[in-house]
Amino acid sequence: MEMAPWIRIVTLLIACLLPASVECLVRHYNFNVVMKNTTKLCSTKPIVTVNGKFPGPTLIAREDDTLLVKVVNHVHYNVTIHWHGVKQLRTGWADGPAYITQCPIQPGQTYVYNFTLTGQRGTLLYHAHILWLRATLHGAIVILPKRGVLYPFPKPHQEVVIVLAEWWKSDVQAVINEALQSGLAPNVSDAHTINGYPGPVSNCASERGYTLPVEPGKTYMLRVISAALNQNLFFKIAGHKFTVIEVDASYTKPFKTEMVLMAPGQTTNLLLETNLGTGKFMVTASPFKDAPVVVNSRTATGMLHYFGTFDDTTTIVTIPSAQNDTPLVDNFTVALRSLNSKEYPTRVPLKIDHSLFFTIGLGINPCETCVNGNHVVAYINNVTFNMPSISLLQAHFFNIKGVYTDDFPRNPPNKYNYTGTQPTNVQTMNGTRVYRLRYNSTVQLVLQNTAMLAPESHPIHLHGFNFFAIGSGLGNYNADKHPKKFNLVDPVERNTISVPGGGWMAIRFIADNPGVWFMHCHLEVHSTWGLEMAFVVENGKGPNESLLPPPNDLPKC
Ligand SMILES: *[C@@H]1O[C@H](CO)[C@@H](O)[C@H](O)[C@H]1NC(C)=O
Ligand SMILES: *[C@@H]1O[C@H](CO)[C@@H](O)[C@H](O)[C@H]1NC(C)=O
Ligand SMILES: *[C@@H]1O[C@H](CO)[C@@H](O)[C@H](O)[C@H]1NC(C)=O
Ligand SMILES: *[C@@H]1O[C@H](CO)[C@@H](O)[C@H](O)[C@H]1NC(C)=O
Ligand SMILES: *[C@@H]1O[C@H](CO)[C@@H](O)[C@H](O)[C@H]1NC(C)=O
Ligand SMILES: *[C@@H]1O[C@H](CO)[C@@H](O)[C@H](O)[C@H]1NC(C)=O
Ligand SMILES: *[C@@H]1O[C@H](CO)[C@@H](O)[C@H](O)[C@H]1NC(C)=O
Ligand SMILES: *[C@@H]1O[C@H](CO)[C@@H](O)[C@H](O)[C@H]1NC(C)=O
Ligand SMILES: *[C@@H]1O[C@H](CO)[C@@H](O)[C@H](O)[C@H]1NC(C)=O
Ligand SMILES: *[C@@H]1O[C@H](CO)[C@@H](O)[C@H](O)[C@H]1NC(C)=O
Ligand SMILES: [Cu+2]
Repeated sequence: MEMAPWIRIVTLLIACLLPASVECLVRHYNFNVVMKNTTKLCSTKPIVTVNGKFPGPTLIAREDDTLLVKVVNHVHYNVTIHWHGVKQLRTGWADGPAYITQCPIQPGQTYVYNFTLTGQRGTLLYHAHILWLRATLHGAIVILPKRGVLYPFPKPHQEVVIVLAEWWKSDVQAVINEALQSGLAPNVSDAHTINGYPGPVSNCASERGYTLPVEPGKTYMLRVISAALNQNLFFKIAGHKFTVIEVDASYTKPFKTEMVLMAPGQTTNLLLETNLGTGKFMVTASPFKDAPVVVNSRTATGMLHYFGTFDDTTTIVTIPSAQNDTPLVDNFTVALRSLNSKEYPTRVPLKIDHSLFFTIGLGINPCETCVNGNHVVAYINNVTFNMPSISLLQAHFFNIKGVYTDDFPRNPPNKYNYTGTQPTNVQTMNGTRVYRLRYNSTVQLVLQNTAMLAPESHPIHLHGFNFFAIGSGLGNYNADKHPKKFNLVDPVERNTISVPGGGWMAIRFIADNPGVWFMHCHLEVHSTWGLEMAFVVENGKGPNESLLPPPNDLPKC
């Protein structure tokens, strides 16, 4: 029997107050940022969390829904939250990076993030975008297809969110503050975690590992997220292969793999067939290290177990991929292609308005108070980013002078063999410089890794846009030779990509989102050291082509 219309409406209204409901156009969430002791970890130190949860609550919505997330800051730190990978069309005020698009939500203050999920479906994450708070303040964003639209792959039996992270025994702010004082690298983390659980850690009474109970003969969809701060992680399940179907909320051509590489800030959706029927299988998150830098070499372990499997079944153990297996990683990276179907076409810009070449790497600047009289810094085109004291977006919108200059260089100041012998002078300039783009202009950006200090890969994250990764290679980019091999047909579309250590990565995007958009290394330590810059995208002329005015409750500095 049909429901009476008023019952339907009342049901819908009630359902819309419940975050898990999937039938609402506007979804309200309350995020209380609170300190919380967690028993998952071997520590009694309280951590900064959303609603006392680690990882934080999962946001569930459909493509085209509007989210209203009321964030109340109950902790003694300044807080902001970034919706990583959400394009924020015209709503830069809701993007979240502190001093780029907003001033922080100060202790006791509230801010409502108001944004619409336009043209995206898949898995993303949210995380704090100030200090190092994102170590524990993060969670999943699940964007379901519009009502009535199917996945471009068979409907999975069940969907599971898996958040990988890094955990320090000490307070994370103490860790980075100590490093900023000394000028040296910060302590590496003490454990990796899978949905908050490290698995066994020596000298530590951690509760247990993460467990994933499964039925045999089904297809599960794993929404894997890396919320790690400073390390790339391999994700594996013993005895099982995955089919990759989506990265950074963009569908990919399906391909099978035994391991997935996750850089901080990346998301990967996988299909997992539970075709072994019985037993217990180890789930692991282990580090990938492509440079002679110190990493946390511990492996987080969890367990997949088939229903009805007895407790005494032997666990099939995963062999973690070798920490330095770069060829394996390259293989995985090369296999990633966008789906490029009729429903989801890949629209790579073919005509380029701005051709940019940015070198990225680490340097050393003098520092009188530091241990060695100097400190490690990082740069893009030899510019170390200086964080302003009011947000760039406010300065842009209200035309406040003296906050930034729009002269970010389109090329590095000096040409040399970037991946060969490094200059003896490894100092950098500094500034708050942005690169200005007309609305709807097209950009090709070649990111060239340098070998200065350490030829380490950098996961570069662009806010406000997805980009297409059209080519990459080892050594120096060659503007005559390499463009001939660009993939302009089905390059992977994403928001965070690793520029290979000692190599380069070419991306393209269309500047169709007015506002100020941060671009930075998603290794938090490199971002802290200044591997950051921003694009300013001007308003267009059309009615829907300008940045909206700021909301009334936008925090003040
Ligand atoms: C966390 O645990 C410690 C030690 O047991 C205790 O002193 C502290 O008050 C607790 N903090 C919170 C926020 O519960
Ligand atoms: C959210 O922003 C839209 C504009 O994008 C505005 O129309 C709406 O009133 C805002 N909602 C709230 C609750 O502020
Ligand atoms: C960093 O590691 C050193 C050496 O193990 C230790 O002495 C120091 O206390 C650590 N710092 C923090 C903030 O945990
Ligand atoms: C790379 O992939 C190819 C084809 O999928 C495979 O044959 C080869 O063994 C892989 N190499 C590594 C290092 O994993
Ligand atoms: C740059 O340096 C690398 C490593 O030393 C070397 O193999 C390469 O030939 C150099 N390239 C040029 C153009 O000199
Ligand atoms: C970077 O800038 C500093 C300061 O101006 C300069 O000394 C150094 O030579 C530059 N380095 C490169 C590689 O351009
Ligand atoms: C920026 O560079 C100038 C000139 O080298 C220097 O005096 C200043 O201390 C630097 N500022 C920061 C924040 O590093
Ligand atoms: C944006 O540019 C594309 C070409 O790159 C053009 O087809 C389209 O009409 C432009 N849109 C607007 C709103 O200017
Ligand atoms: C502007 O956006 C609104 C709401 O999305 C839409 O209804 C309208 O057609 C758009 N106008 C133009 C000119 O694109
Ligand atoms: C919080 O942010 C405000 C505004 O930028 C700033 O004045 C204040 O010093 C910050 N507080 C802390 C504890 O960092
Ligand atoms: Cu980096």
